[in-house]
Amino acid sequence: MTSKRTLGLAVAQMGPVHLSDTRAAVVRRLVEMMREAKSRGAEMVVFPELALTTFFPRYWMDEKEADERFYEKTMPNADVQPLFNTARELQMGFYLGYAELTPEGRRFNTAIIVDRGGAIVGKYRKIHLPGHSDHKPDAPFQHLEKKFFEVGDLGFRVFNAMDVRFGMCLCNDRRWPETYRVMALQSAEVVVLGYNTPSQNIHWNEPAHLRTTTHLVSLQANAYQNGMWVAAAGKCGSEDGHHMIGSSVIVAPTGEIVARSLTEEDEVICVNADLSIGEYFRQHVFNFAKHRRPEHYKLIVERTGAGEPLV
Ligand code: CDV
Repeated sequence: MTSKRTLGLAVAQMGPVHLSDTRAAVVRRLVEMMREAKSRGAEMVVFPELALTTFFPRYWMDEKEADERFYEKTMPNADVQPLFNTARELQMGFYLGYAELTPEGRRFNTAIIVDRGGAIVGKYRKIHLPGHSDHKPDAPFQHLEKKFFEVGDLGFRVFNAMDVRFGMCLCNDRRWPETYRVMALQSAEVVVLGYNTPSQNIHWNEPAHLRTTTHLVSLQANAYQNGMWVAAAGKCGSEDGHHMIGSSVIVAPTGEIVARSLTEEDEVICVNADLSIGEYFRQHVFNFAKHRRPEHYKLIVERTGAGEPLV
């Protein structure tokens, strides 16, 4: 018999952040959504990837200019302090994505988990960086994550906050099954993530609706296959004319979407997540200790790209 544990879990989707928007204005929006999430029973609220700025990897510029305009040199800092203060005041945890510039000058696409006391208890640096590092003048916009960020060096770790085991990742990571499985093997109960997904694919002609389908199917399949809750917060709508998908969701370990945003604006969705649902899957169909066969999965770590069939 599994005893019931619950978590008030909210996703705070963001509408666009334009180039002219200040950090202070963005943080005011986040604080307002944190208050709404709290009033609806949430204990943890998930904000998007690169939540404090526009999705700047779409613009060609040199790193020095990007450093000045878009990166956080410390966390917290004066601009985001109201968010940390509000978390403490409301006794509320949060996940936040931002561009990190380290004291050594390294750049990462980073996310943190902050607990209800306002302390940073977990940090993740994005591992699967999509896009390119060269200038593509013929493309409608750039996707320069490979120019502006290094591959994350912290791995996929799991953090305890509010007596819940949280895993985290960022945007493109959500499409890779390895992301979730590595965290599920550390008994993650909830994976939280933020994303910025342009509606238009600059590499091939992909109908816009498929951008949403592949987003949702990745979250739903991986929630089920790992017996975990997945909460995904998008930054969406048209940022200075560049449209990104919405459809922020909270997915149960059954693979079902239990809350989904309706708009492409700032919008809070919220559920009372029964964490014990995940345990049924982890004890039965996906009982890893009983049923996994890692001796037959060796290629997953031995090969990066696909090769010839094994002989
Ligand atoms: N920010 C992202 O990682 N975006 C990618 C886009 C480029 C496809 C994503 O996987 O949504």
